[in-house]
Amino acid sequence: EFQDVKNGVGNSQYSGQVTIGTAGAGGSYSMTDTARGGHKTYDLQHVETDDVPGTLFTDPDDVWGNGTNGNAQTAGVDAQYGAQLTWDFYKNVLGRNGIENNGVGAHSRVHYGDSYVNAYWWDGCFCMTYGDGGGNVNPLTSIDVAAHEMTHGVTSATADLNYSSESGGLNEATSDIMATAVEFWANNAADPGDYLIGEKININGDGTPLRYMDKPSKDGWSADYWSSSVGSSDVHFSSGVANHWFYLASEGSGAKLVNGVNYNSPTYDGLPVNPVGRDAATKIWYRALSTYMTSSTDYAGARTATLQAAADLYGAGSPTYKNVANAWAAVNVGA
Ligand code: ASN
Ligand code: ZN
Ligand code: CA
Repeated sequence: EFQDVKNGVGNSQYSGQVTIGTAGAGGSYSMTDTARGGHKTYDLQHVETDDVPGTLFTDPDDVWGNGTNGNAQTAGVDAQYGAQLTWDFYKNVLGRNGIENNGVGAHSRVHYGDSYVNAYWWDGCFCMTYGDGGGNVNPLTSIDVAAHEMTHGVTSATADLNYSSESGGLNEATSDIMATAVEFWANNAADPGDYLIGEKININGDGTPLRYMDKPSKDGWSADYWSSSVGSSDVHFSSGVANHWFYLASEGSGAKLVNGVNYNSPTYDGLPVNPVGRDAATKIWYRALSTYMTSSTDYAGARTATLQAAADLYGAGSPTYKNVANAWAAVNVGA
C-alpha cells in the first residue's frame, strides 16, 4: 500500500513542538517514519509484556500529543522524535544508515506497564520500550534515554560488546556517549545538550540526573577511574570510566561551563587533559566501536581501539592522538 511521507506536528513533553515523521493521507495518519526506514511507534496501553508490539499510534489530523503525559500520544511523540534524531545523527554525523546500516527502521513501544521506571532495548524485537515513570518520576522518553536505548541496537550490530564485566561497562558507556552526542547535536532549546544522563526524568525524585560524565562518582556508585575490580561492578557503574574518558576528551579537565551547566572533571594522576572536542571524541569512539572493538574488548582494548581510530582519522602524530592517550591516562587506563 502506498503511503505518502508526511511530517506531523508533535507536541512533545520534553522538546517543545517538533516535526515528526508520519505516514498517511486524507484524515488517516500513523506514526510511521517512512523517511527513516519506516520506524514506528506503538502504544502498549499499560500492558507489561514483550509478546506484543502494541497498537500503532494513529491520528486523523497529523497533529499529535499535547505536551503532557495526560495525553497518551505525547509519550509517542517524544519516542518518535528521539528515534528520528538518533537516526539523523547516525546518518549525518557518522555516515551510518540506521541501526544495522541497512536503512531498516526499528520500532518504539511506550506506556509499558504501570509506573514502570525504566526503558530498554531488546534485540529480540528490534525495538525499544519505555515506561511512564510514576509519582514524581517522569516518562522515560527524553532524547538522551531514547538515543541511549537505540544505541544498544547499534552496539549489537557492531562490536556486540558482552553485557557483563568490562565489556559490559563499555557497552553501557557507548550508549551514554552517543546519547550525549545526539542531545548536543539535536540542539533543542527545551532540552539543550549536557554531560548528564536522564536529567529530564527526575528518576531520583530530587531533580538530580541518573548519571554524570564529568565525575561519574557523583551518582554515588559509578567509577571515575579504572581499577582491577571495576569489571565486577554493575555495567551501569563500570561505564563510568569510559563516560569520564569521553567528557575529558571532549571538554578537558577542570572546571568548565557548557550550555549553562557547571562541570568539574578530575584526573587520576592530577595532570591536566587538553580536549580534542566533542565532535572528534564522538567520531573516534564510533570508529573504535564499529571497526576495532569486539565482544570481549576490555578497557585496555578500548584504549588501543580509540588510539587506532584516532590515528586513522587524525594521524598517529597528531595532537588529537596524544590528547586521546592523555584522557585514558587520566582515567587510569595506561599502556
Ligand atoms: N535502561 C537500562 C539500559 O538501557 C535497561 C537495562 O539495564 N537493561 O541499560
Ligand atoms: Zn543501557
Ligand atoms: Ca542529557
